[in-house]
Amino acid sequence: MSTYSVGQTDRETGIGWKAFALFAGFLIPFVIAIGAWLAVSAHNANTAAHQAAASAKAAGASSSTPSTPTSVAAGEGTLPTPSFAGIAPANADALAMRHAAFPAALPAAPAGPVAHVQLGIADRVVSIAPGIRYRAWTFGDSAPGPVIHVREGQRVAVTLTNKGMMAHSVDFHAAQVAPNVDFADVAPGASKTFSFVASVPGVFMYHCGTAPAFEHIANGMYGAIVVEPKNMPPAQHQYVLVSSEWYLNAPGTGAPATLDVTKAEQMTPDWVTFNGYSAQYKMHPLTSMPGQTVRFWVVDAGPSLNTEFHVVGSILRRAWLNADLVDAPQHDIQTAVVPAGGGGVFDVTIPKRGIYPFVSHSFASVMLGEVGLLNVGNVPGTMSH
Ligand SMILES: [Cu+2]
Repeated sequence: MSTYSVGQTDRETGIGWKAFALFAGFLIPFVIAIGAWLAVSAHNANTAAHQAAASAKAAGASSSTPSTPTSVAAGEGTLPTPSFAGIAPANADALAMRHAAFPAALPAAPAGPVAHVQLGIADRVVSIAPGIRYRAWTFGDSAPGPVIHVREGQRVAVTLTNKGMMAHSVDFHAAQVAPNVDFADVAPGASKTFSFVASVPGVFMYHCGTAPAFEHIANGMYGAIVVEPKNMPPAQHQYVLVSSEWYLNAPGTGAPATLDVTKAEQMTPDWVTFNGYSAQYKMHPLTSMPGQTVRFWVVDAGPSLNTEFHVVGSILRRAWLNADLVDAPQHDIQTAVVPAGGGGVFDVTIPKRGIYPFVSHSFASVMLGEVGLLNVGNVPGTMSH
């Protein structure tokens, strides 16, 4: 964080004016000339400070203390942290290739009337882009946390174990329970169990709800739970994508970055990702064969930005908007909004071999990493978008 206070120039000018008043009592004829000089000095000092701040920001400096003024007053405001969007080491491609992609394939739902879910909470350093590390709070040691797959009507028995440094909790959007009871905080070192019946099908977000939930989500505490209905049409491939934004206080190329709350409040992310890592399915594409139906279960974890889901070169043949699997899907739409805190289920059936990017068509998010590839028919090569 920068530490330059924009208030200091004004305060220095104020001291100057006291000296000026004393001086003027003795030497009236110079009043106007000195006053004008002070005004120009103050203007120049302000200009220098702004220029120093601007050049520090342009240089992408992580510590942007300008060279001119030196005194700092606490609580008088600081410059925003510069953007670290797109920062990549020279060997970024090799790192991206080495990165073990978050498994997007929908896991099998457990058999029987009860799905047991063990969720461990721990502080973990995670990779969010090639060479970029972040000190996250996690479910299941990753961000997003593990994909949970249950069937409509199953009871979901959750055991939450907090191995982190502070209180955490879990809020399942698929559950209809008293949140003050079942979503209550779990102290560090403690554990709790609760259960709910997954009576409504869809793909739902789960997340830490401990205050401020905003920061707990921004730090990586989210995931997806698929509640599969009994009558879903078949699909040959099913993939789960969790969108989220990352707001960094440092580049993350050396020491791991942590959350920049101001950036998060201003919704200016450094990275936006599917399943927690920038563009990971470019190097490790999802796959299908021509004519097969591919189903995307998409959750937008936010904390704040929507995902405008779109598959380049294709049309969403079925789109269960808002993950409403009770009603019939819409058909043949180009782009579907997945709201922060919501979900959507989308089928594509692509007849031709090729490489088909899937994106948030809010294209700033693509520039920040929210893009992947669906390789239909085992086509060699890659594609950027
Ligand atoms: Cu938490």
